[in-house]
Amino acid sequence: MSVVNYRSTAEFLHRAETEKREVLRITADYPDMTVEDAYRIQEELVMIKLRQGHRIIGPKMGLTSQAKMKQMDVEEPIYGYVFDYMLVPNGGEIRMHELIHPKVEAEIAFVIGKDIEGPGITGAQVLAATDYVVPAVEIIDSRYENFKFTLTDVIADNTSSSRFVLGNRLINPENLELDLVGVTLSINGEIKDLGASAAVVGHPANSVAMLANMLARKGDKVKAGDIILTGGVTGAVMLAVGDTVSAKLDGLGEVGFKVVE
Ligand code: 0L1
Ligand code: MG
Repeated sequence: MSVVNYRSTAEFLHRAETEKREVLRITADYPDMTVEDAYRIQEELVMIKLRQGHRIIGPKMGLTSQAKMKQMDVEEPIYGYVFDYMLVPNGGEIRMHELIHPKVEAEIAFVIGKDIEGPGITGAQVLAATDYVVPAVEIIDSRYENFKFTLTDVIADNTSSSRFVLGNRLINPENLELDLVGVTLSINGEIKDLGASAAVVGHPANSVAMLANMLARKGDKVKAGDIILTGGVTGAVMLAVGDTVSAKLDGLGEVGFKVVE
C-alpha cells in the first residue's frame, strides 16, 4: 500500500490549476487513498492558496443532489472552499484560457450572519443564522482528464472549485420558501437545464447544516461572513467561448456571465 504524500499531491493539483493542464487522477497512484487522506490533501491545497495571498470567501458544498450522490456512490455531500480570485462580477466575463474544461451549475448562496457550530445543526438553525440568500452560478473545472474522478480525487481537488458569480439581490430567507425555488439555466437564450431547489438535500439550508456538522469533525465551524454555495440545483453544463450564461431563480432573481477567450 502506498503512503500518500499530502503536500506534494496538493502541489501537483495546484500546478494543474495554475498551468491550466488536465492531469491523471491521483488515485491512479494512490488507489487506497481514504476520504480522510483526500481532505488532508485539500487542506494542503487551501494552505498553498492562502500563502499566495488569496482569501477564503467561504466553504462550498458539492455532490448535494441524489443524482450526483448515487453516481459517486456516496451517502453524504462533500465540501471544498471558494476564494476571492474565483469571484466574477455578475454580468462579467470568465476567460476560457484561464481554465481547462469548465462547466456551470445554478445554485443558491447563503450569506451567514452568525457562527454555526456543529454537531447536531439543523436547517432551521441555519436559517436563523443566515442574513441573506443570493442567486449564484458556480463554474466547476475539475483538474482531472475528461472530468473523470473518484470521490477521493474530487475532494483532494477542492471539489473542482474554479469560479463563481453572485446575483445582485440580497434576499431575507424568511421571505421565501427556499425549498420551492424553480431554477432555469440558459445558454445563449436556450434553456439547457432546470430544477427545483429541493434537489439540494431537500432544502438548501440542510446543505449548510450538513456542512457545519462535517466541519465540526475537524473542530471547525461555519463562520459569520462566510458566503456558502449550497450545491447545484441544476446539472452542470459544459461551457464554450462565446456563451452567454444566465440562471433565473424564482423569487431570487437572475445571475450570469459571458465566456470569452
Ligand atoms: O460543486 C459541485 O457539486 C462539484 C462537486 C464535484 C463534482 C464535479 O466536479 O462535478
Ligand atoms: Mg457546485
